[in-house]
Amino acid sequence: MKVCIIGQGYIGLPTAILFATNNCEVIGVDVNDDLVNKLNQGKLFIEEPGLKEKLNLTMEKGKYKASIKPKKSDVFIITVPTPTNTENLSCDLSYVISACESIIPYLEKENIVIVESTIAPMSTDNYINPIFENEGFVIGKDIYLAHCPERVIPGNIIEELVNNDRIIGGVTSECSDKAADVYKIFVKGNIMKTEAKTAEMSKCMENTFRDVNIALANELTKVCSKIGINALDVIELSNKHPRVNIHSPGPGVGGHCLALDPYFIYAQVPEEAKLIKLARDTNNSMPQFVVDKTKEIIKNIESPKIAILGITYKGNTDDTRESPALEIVNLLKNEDFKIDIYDPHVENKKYHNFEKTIKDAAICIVLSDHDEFKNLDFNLMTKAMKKPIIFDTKNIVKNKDKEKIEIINYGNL
Ligand code: SAJ
Repeated sequence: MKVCIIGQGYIGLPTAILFATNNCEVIGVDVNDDLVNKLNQGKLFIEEPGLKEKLNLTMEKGKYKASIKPKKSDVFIITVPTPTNTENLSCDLSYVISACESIIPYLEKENIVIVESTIAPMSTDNYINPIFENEGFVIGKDIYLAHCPERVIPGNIIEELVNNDRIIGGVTSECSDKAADVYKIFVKGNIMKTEAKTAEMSKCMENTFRDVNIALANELTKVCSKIGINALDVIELSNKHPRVNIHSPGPGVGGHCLALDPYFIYAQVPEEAKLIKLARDTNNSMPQFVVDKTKEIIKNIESPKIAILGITYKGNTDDTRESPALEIVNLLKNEDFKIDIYDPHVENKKYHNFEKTIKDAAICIVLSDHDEFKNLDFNLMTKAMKKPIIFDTKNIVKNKDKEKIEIINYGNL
């Protein structure tokens, strides 16, 4: 089977590689020619376990090639970003639309077109379908169109692409059947067929569920901090109840999914989606909460330097998209604090010097849950810092040498 995947980012590239390792002939298309050149040299631009080895293997076998142009194929899969539309906070479909338009010259009867990008409910029916119908294609007869949202977590993409259950939202039932056959090539999880609009809403709702639950955990932290209760103990104890799963509080919610997708629902029905919006507002308020608490902690220290540990939105990845850590850095800078940043996972080498970052710092704020931060060198920190205080917003630092260093987290704020 020939597969053409438009968009070679976090989802498109691993998906392309999985089709290629399963004997498909794959073209990975991207508008960024620098990225295309690098991929064709076997170079990766994202940190993702197992991906590089698989890319190199498929290239050796001649099953994968990157290109700036699509090619005639049996299947076209669209995995381009859907940024937020600044006007109404819903999704900006312009990349999806231009990706659909870019494949039209290569489309032939019996081809299957699948949109994986996260899109607002009703986008397929209202915007994507007409692109092909206006070209004279009858959907479900000439070509088959489906929305099959990805559901994988960065850091474990390959494993989840293969093993997670998959929602297949066809425009017609024939479209669902055809798209399901495509995913059966490498998916070991269940393949669940439904309508396109149900698939769209399910995807948005999965991320909204998580966002709302994280907001509840963040609110609990604020409440407990105000009245002097250990929020982390409350969470641990409550979660022993068989039907309770309070999520983890943190410095805010980042990434390109949880922080954006809930707005795709809210934008359409603001009167009905009040809880969804409130959860977004609560999570958006966390960077300021971290800044306020930091100021309280260091209020008696003269001209304090602040060391930031981690700027990615997620541990053990290099992904800084919508990262609350970046907002915290900006808020602190706006208040004229001297800031130094350490993050061994991001590419920029200026963030790779731990000793320099903590030297003379009045506080280290842990903002990403990288493994490196689980066992920090307390001896070094005690010697190098002006005042050895760690503010651990991710509850990740192990408190073993507690007497040497003061560790503040969301339990003892
Ligand atoms: N976070 C918390 N507390 C928690 C869990 C997460 O504060 O208890 C924060 C994280 O620190 C991070 C943000 O939420 O800043 C989002 O991280 P995440 O690990 O929960 O999720 P994403 O955005 O990396 O990936 C999500 C996943 N969706 C769900 O778990 C429902 C993934 O399966 C989706 O494929 C992905 O969104 C997507 O592309 O939509």
